[in-house]
Amino acid sequence: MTDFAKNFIGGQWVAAQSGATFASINPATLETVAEAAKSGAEDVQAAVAAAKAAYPAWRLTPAPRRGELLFRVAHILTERKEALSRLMTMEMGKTITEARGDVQEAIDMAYYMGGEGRRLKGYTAPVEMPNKFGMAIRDSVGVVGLVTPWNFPVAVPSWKMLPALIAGNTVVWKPSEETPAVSAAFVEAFADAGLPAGVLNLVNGFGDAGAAVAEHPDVRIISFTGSTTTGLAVYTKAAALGKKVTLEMGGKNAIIVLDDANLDLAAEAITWSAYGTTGQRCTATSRLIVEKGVSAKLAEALVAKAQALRVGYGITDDIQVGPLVNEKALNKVSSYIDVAKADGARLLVGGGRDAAAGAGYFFQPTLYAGVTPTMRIAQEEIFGPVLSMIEVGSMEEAIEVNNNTAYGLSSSIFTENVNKAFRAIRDLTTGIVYINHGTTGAEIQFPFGGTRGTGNGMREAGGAALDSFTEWKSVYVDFSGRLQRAQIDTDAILG
Ligand code: UN1
Repeated sequence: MTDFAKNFIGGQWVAAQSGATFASINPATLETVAEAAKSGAEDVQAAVAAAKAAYPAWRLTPAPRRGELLFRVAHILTERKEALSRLMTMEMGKTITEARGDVQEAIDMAYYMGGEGRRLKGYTAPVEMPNKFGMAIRDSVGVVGLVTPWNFPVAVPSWKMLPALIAGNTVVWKPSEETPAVSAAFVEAFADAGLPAGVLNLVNGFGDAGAAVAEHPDVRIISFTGSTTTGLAVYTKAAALGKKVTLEMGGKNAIIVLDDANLDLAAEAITWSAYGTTGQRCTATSRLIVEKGVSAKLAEALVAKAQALRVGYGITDDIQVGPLVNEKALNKVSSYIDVAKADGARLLVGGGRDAAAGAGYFFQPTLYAGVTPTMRIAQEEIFGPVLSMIEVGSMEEAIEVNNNTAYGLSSSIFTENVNKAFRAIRDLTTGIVYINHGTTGAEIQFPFGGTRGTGNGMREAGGAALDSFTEWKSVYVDFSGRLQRAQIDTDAILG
């Protein structure tokens, strides 16, 4: 599947109906990794029709059987982990170590959701009348549309398709145009596990194909991860059609370092959160909020660490930072260097393209000091290895600065003081909070998502994911043998 990343529709690998293709380019070497099907609305139409046709039988397949299929997917992904990881590094540039972590998240999620096949818990509660029983059960919804980004090309889709499938829905997936081959290889694992035809459909292509998924009347739920601009456009279109939407969008995550922190630990965590995956995680750290007493020492440690990072083509284990995903990303990140200069931030290290690392879209790990909370580099999502250091006078001020952005995904605080740690847990207004750990590394068994502009109040992963892909059905069973009129009787009692 790696030479020509086709679509997978109704259990068949097919080219786009128009015959159109596009190339997937390795951002480190600029070589072509694969050709891919460039789908149009007609391909989306076929995929939705296949998903709709497969839904009645999949919905009635007992959930424990659906779970067994997901366990098989987990086994196959485990066997193919290295091959998938290598393909991922080639297609979108993250290092091989990071790619292995990406695939592992999908394996973990497949086991977790496979287990849900024997849970999918609803609940019972007492009812108001005698000889009557009440329960709330989770119901599948139908065809689910997934639109996903390139930065976690296996993990993020797995957070969506695995809960959607275990709940009894069928799926149409439009991955990023940056990662068609690894997407096809991921879907192949489901096909080889024996998933019935039409239950999971892949449509490769660009934004127009994603929009066609979001706008299709037979797609009842849309789950989107990606940029804020695209996410809000999807939300608006889907809302007009009355669809349920889950959004995961931008982040402007901060690590707070207090005067009493373990600075070695903090410096290590900041380095990996800011520069790991070349800063291209929603959860990456792009703001460092530090108490004045330790800022100079911390900055010195960070500069040394940034300079020591090995930037290059991440297909070998020794490379620590890969390239940015494409030229557009390189241009965007580079443009913030001018913005920072104009705003008066002080460049401590990095600050430009890393030509020494190769011909690809490499960028130097970059650190700015003297940043104020309202500067553009402290407010806008750059999505690259650029970290801004903001000095503050107290923990309270640090928390205020943290909370004062358009986004609210992840935050972290380094302190050895347990009272301060718990106050921070209470007052940091992000969806994910870390104590003495960087802002990345969320585990799949807990809800993932953010407040404010990061999302729309929904969460992925953990048990919360099921809320996105099921609807509640409340069931009342009256075994009294007579017509009990609960509401009327209650009103009568209340007078
Ligand atoms: C993302 O960047 O969209 O917590 C997902 C983390 C990873 C997932 C990031 N487990 O950094």
